[in-house]
Amino acid sequence: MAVHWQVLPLNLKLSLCLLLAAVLLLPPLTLAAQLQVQVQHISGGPVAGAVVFLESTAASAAVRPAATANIIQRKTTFIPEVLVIPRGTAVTFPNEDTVRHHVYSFSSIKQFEIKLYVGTPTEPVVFEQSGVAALGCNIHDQMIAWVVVLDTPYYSHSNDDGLAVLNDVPAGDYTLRVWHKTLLSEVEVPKLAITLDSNTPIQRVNLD
Ligand SMILES: [Cu+2]
Repeated sequence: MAVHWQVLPLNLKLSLCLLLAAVLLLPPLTLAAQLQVQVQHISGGPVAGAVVFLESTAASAAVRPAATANIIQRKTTFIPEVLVIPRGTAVTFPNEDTVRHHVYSFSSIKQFEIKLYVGTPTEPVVFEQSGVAALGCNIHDQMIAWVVVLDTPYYSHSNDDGLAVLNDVPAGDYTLRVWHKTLLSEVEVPKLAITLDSNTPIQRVNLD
Protein backbone atom coordinates (compact mmCIF):
# COMPACT_ATOMS: atom_id res chain seq x y z
CA MET A 1 0.00 0.00 0.00
CA ALA A 2 1.44 3.37 -1.03
CA VAL A 3 1.53 6.25 1.40
CA HIS A 4 0.06 9.41 -0.10
CA TRP A 5 1.74 12.13 1.85
CA GLN A 6 -0.52 14.84 0.43
CA VAL A 7 -3.62 13.49 2.13
CA LEU A 8 -2.00 12.73 5.48
CA PRO A 9 -2.31 15.24 8.29
CA LEU A 10 0.98 16.78 9.36
CA ASN A 11 1.17 15.07 12.77
CA LEU A 12 0.77 11.65 11.11
CA LYS A 13 3.53 12.49 8.62
CA LEU A 14 5.77 13.36 11.56
CA SER A 15 4.88 10.13 13.33
CA LEU A 16 5.76 8.10 10.24
CA CYS A 17 9.04 9.95 9.87
CA LEU A 18 9.93 9.26 13.50
CA LEU A 19 9.00 5.60 13.16
CA LEU A 20 11.15 5.28 10.04
CA ALA A 21 14.06 7.01 11.78
CA ALA A 22 13.72 4.71 14.81
CA VAL A 23 13.80 1.60 12.60
CA LEU A 24 16.85 2.84 10.70
CA LEU A 25 18.70 3.62 13.92
CA LEU A 26 18.16 0.20 15.49
CA PRO A 27 21.36 -1.84 15.88
CA PRO A 28 21.50 -5.12 13.95
CA LEU A 29 19.64 -7.80 15.84
CA THR A 30 21.96 -10.23 17.63
CA LEU A 31 20.19 -13.13 19.27
CA ALA A 32 21.55 -14.02 22.69
CA ALA A 33 21.49 -17.62 23.81
CA GLN A 34 22.13 -19.61 26.96
CA LEU A 35 24.43 -22.61 27.14
CA GLN A 36 24.39 -25.23 29.87
CA VAL A 37 27.38 -27.51 30.31
CA GLN A 38 27.51 -30.54 32.59
CA VAL A 39 31.07 -31.30 33.69
CA GLN A 40 31.73 -34.72 35.15
CA HIS A 41 34.52 -37.14 35.93
CA ILE A 42 34.97 -39.90 33.43
CA SER A 43 33.80 -42.16 36.26
CA GLY A 44 30.50 -40.22 36.42
CA GLY A 45 30.64 -37.87 39.43
CA PRO A 46 30.15 -34.09 39.03
CA VAL A 47 33.18 -31.78 38.78
CA ALA A 48 32.76 -28.51 40.69
CA GLY A 49 34.87 -25.42 40.05
CA ALA A 50 35.60 -26.09 36.39
CA VAL A 51 36.00 -23.02 34.19
CA VAL A 52 33.79 -23.34 31.11
CA PHE A 53 34.31 -20.90 28.26
CA LEU A 54 33.43 -20.23 24.62
CA GLU A 55 36.06 -19.01 22.18
CA SER A 56 35.68 -17.50 18.69
CA THR A 57 37.11 -14.65 16.64
CA ALA A 58 34.07 -12.53 17.55
CA ALA A 59 34.42 -13.45 21.23
CA SER A 60 38.07 -12.41 21.16
CA ALA A 61 37.11 -9.06 19.66
CA ALA A 62 34.53 -8.56 22.45
CA VAL A 63 37.06 -8.98 25.30
CA ARG A 64 37.28 -6.06 27.74
CA PRO A 65 39.51 -6.10 30.83
CA ALA A 66 37.73 -6.45 34.17
CA ALA A 67 37.61 -3.20 36.16
CA THR A 68 39.01 -4.81 39.31
CA ALA A 69 40.45 -8.20 40.19
CA ASN A 70 42.47 -9.39 43.14
CA ILE A 71 43.89 -12.41 44.87
CA ILE A 72 44.02 -11.88 48.63
CA GLN A 73 46.46 -13.61 50.93
CA ARG A 74 44.65 -14.50 54.14
CA LYS A 75 45.76 -17.08 56.71
CA THR A 76 48.56 -18.09 54.31
CA THR A 77 46.03 -19.01 51.64
CA PHE A 78 45.34 -17.42 48.26
CA ILE A 79 41.71 -16.30 47.91
CA PRO A 80 40.32 -17.19 45.44
CA GLU A 81 42.29 -20.29 44.60
CA VAL A 82 41.24 -19.90 40.95
CA LEU A 83 40.79 -16.40 39.52
CA VAL A 84 39.22 -16.12 36.06
CA ILE A 85 39.78 -12.88 34.16
CA PRO A 86 39.50 -11.59 30.60
CA ARG A 87 42.88 -10.91 29.01
CA GLY A 88 44.26 -7.42 29.73
CA THR A 89 42.98 -7.35 33.33
CA ALA A 90 45.19 -5.90 36.08
CA VAL A 91 45.30 -8.02 39.26
CA THR A 92 46.30 -6.79 42.70
CA PHE A 93 47.62 -9.06 45.47
CA PRO A 94 46.66 -7.61 48.87
CA ASN A 95 48.32 -9.33 51.81
CA GLU A 96 45.96 -9.33 54.82
CA ASP A 97 48.33 -11.41 56.95
CA THR A 98 50.90 -10.03 59.35
CA VAL A 99 53.52 -12.38 57.92
CA ARG A 100 55.19 -11.39 54.67
CA HIS A 101 54.52 -13.23 51.42
CA HIS A 102 56.54 -13.38 48.22
CA VAL A 103 54.17 -14.03 45.31
CA TYR A 104 55.59 -15.28 42.03
CA SER A 105 54.78 -17.06 38.78
CA PHE A 106 57.12 -18.73 36.31
CA SER A 107 54.26 -19.59 33.92
CA SER A 108 54.75 -19.20 30.17
CA ILE A 109 51.99 -16.59 29.88
CA LYS A 110 53.33 -14.41 32.71
CA GLN A 111 56.48 -14.29 34.80
CA PHE A 112 56.59 -11.95 37.79
CA GLU A 113 57.45 -11.77 41.45
CA ILE A 114 56.36 -9.44 44.20
CA LYS A 115 59.12 -9.69 46.75
CA LEU A 116 58.46 -10.00 50.49
CA TYR A 117 55.72 -7.59 51.39
CA VAL A 118 52.75 -6.84 53.61
CA GLY A 119 49.72 -4.70 52.69
CA THR A 120 48.79 -4.05 49.07
CA PRO A 121 51.57 -3.72 46.47
CA THR A 122 51.20 -0.45 44.57
CA GLU A 123 51.74 -1.99 41.14
CA PRO A 124 49.11 -4.47 39.92
CA VAL A 125 50.13 -7.30 37.60
CA VAL A 126 48.58 -7.09 34.13
CA PHE A 127 47.83 -10.38 32.37
CA GLU A 128 47.92 -9.60 28.63
CA GLN A 129 48.18 -13.14 27.29
CA SER A 130 45.50 -15.82 27.53
CA GLY A 131 46.28 -19.13 29.21
CA VAL A 132 46.81 -20.31 32.79
CA ALA A 133 49.36 -18.92 35.25
CA ALA A 134 50.16 -20.94 38.37
CA LEU A 135 51.12 -18.79 41.36
CA GLY A 136 53.14 -19.64 44.42
CA CYS A 137 54.67 -18.03 47.49
CA ASN A 138 58.41 -18.30 48.00
CA ILE A 139 58.00 -18.53 51.78
CA HIS A 140 54.99 -20.84 52.08
CA ASP A 141 55.23 -23.80 49.74
CA GLN A 142 51.64 -24.89 50.38
CA MET A 143 50.25 -21.64 48.93
CA ILE A 144 49.09 -22.15 45.36
CA ALA A 145 46.60 -20.40 43.07
CA TRP A 146 45.81 -20.15 39.39
CA VAL A 147 44.97 -17.18 37.22
CA VAL A 148 42.94 -18.29 34.21
CA VAL A 149 43.25 -15.59 31.55
CA LEU A 150 40.59 -15.90 28.88
CA ASP A 151 40.40 -14.65 25.30
CA THR A 152 36.62 -14.37 25.60
CA PRO A 153 34.01 -12.60 27.76
CA TYR A 154 31.78 -15.71 27.71
CA TYR A 155 32.56 -18.00 30.65
CA SER A 156 31.18 -19.52 33.81
CA HIS A 157 32.07 -21.96 36.61
CA SER A 158 30.55 -25.35 37.28
CA ASN A 159 28.63 -25.53 40.56
CA ASP A 160 28.61 -28.37 43.08
CA ASP A 161 26.41 -30.37 40.70
CA GLY A 162 28.97 -29.90 37.91
CA LEU A 163 26.62 -27.57 36.02
CA ALA A 164 27.87 -24.37 34.38
CA VAL A 165 25.41 -21.90 32.85
CA LEU A 166 26.57 -19.26 30.36
CA ASN A 167 23.96 -16.55 29.84
CA ASP A 168 23.58 -13.83 27.19
CA VAL A 169 26.05 -15.29 24.72
CA PRO A 170 25.52 -14.10 21.13
CA ALA A 171 24.41 -16.93 18.84
CA GLY A 172 27.17 -18.25 16.60
CA ASP A 173 29.98 -20.76 16.17
CA TYR A 174 32.34 -21.36 19.07
CA THR A 175 34.93 -23.68 20.51
CA LEU A 176 33.76 -24.89 23.92
CA ARG A 177 36.63 -25.42 26.35
CA VAL A 178 36.82 -26.55 29.95
CA TRP A 179 39.69 -25.98 32.38
CA HIS A 180 40.06 -27.47 35.85
CA LYS A 181 42.94 -27.17 38.29
CA THR A 182 43.53 -30.93 38.09
CA LEU A 183 44.36 -30.63 34.37
CA LEU A 184 48.08 -30.18 34.37
CA SER A 185 48.68 -29.33 30.74
CA GLU A 186 46.96 -27.38 27.98
CA VAL A 187 46.82 -30.57 25.91
CA GLU A 188 44.38 -32.08 28.39
CA VAL A 189 41.84 -29.25 28.06
CA PRO A 190 38.80 -30.60 26.19
CA LYS A 191 37.77 -28.68 23.05
CA LEU A 192 34.47 -29.05 21.28
CA ALA A 193 33.17 -27.14 18.24
CA ILE A 194 29.57 -26.06 18.77
CA THR A 195 27.00 -23.85 17.09
CA LEU A 196 25.10 -21.89 19.69
CA ASP A 197 21.49 -20.91 19.15
CA SER A 198 18.26 -21.02 21.15
CA ASN A 199 17.98 -24.79 20.56
CA THR A 200 21.49 -25.84 21.56
CA PRO A 201 21.10 -28.76 23.97
CA ILE A 202 23.00 -29.19 27.23
CA GLN A 203 26.61 -30.21 26.57
CA ARG A 204 28.36 -32.94 28.55
CA VAL A 205 32.10 -32.84 29.11
CA ASN A 206 34.05 -35.63 30.79
CA LEU A 207 37.34 -35.02 32.58
CA ASP A 208 39.86 -37.70 33.51
CU1 LIG B 1 53.54 -16.70 51.79
